[in-house]
Amino acid sequence: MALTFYFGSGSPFAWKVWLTLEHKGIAYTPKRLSFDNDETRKPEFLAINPRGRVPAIVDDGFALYESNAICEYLEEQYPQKSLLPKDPKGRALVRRLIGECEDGLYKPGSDLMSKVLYVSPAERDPKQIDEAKARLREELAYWQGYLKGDFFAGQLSLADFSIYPYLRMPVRVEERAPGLGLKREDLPANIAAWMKRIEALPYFEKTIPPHWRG
Ligand SMILES: N[C@@H](CCC(=O)N[C@@H](CS)C(=O)NCC(=O)O)C(=O)O
Repeated sequence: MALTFYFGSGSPFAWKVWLTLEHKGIAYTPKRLSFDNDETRKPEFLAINPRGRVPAIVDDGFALYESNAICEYLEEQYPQKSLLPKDPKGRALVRRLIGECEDGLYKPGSDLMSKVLYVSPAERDPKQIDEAKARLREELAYWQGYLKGDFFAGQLSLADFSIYPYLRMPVRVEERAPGLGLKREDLPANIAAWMKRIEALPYFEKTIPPHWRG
């Protein structure tokens, strides 16, 4: 296979690339790098991404990292089953949503994850956890308003694949530490229905972070 996909299990950045690869039916070889074993710091991977972060791809000898650049590259190089609208305004909307979710959604979601799941129960600080949840709820009010139809930009797009992993993080926290994350039933109804729509995509299951499978 010509394309190699380097990912870390649970990385939201890698998840959006994975969904994009699957949606487009691109042939790829997945290579999971272990964060615990510092596999992202090994010389052979640093030769692909000197920052030592996943995701990264090597497509026919072309190495690329940064998830949004990868998704845009895949869209252009493999135009089948397009994930960008045809018109400039639609494309601008997708790119705006991607930028916005990285600024607004990612930070409180990853804060919540690190304050709940990456510390021992005794080290959890309820105030910090509540703050992260409050920031997420403020964010959700925007996203609830943005979602007018089935998908964020009128059609399934790179925006949906970017937003989904960030929203899934606080739900994952709730699954692992009940009461400390966000319950699906507490999400705005249109967002919860949209999450289910993404999860119903025929290739979705394949992209679930492997370590979540137990
Ligand atoms: N802006 C980058 C962020 C990538 C990133 O932060 N990846 C994390 C995993 S979620 C990583 O590889 N961390 C390993 C490390 O920093 O050592 C992107 O969009 O690809």
